[in-house]
Amino acid sequence: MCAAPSRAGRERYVRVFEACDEDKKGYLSREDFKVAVVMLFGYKPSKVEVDSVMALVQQKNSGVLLEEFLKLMSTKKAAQLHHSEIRQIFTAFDMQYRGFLTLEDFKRAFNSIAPKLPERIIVEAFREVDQDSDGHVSFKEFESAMNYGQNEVSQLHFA
Ligand SMILES: [Ca+2]
Repeated sequence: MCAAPSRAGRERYVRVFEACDEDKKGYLSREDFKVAVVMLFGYKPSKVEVDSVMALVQQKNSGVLLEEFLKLMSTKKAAQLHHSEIRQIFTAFDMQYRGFLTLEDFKRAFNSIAPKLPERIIVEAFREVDQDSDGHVSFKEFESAMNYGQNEVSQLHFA
């Protein structure tokens, strides 16, 4: 996935960067960076997240520079989009809104997408995704299966 921010996205990131860099240092301090994430993503980043960003940038500078900020935020945005796409597929499968998928949900979903697929294949797919074999596919299990599938595809692509 391309992580380059769109023009509108970039302008928004620049505005937030400037708003958070109150005393015009030219970089965001640890506290500034936290405020920026709240403004853009609507949540307070964890200590671990802030620590890892600061550790990454502070080798060179005393804070997050604009170009680094743009890169970090667009990568974050791409990851967030991907997460919500998987959530959408999961919700489409989970027709009874139980928050997990049963083998029956799987069969119904596959029958509408690929009616000729043998049931044996669907059962195998379900077993593979249901990592802890409790008969339910949680969103976490579903998401990790989707990510794994994607990695596989990109490996084939670059082979
Ligand atoms: Ca499970």
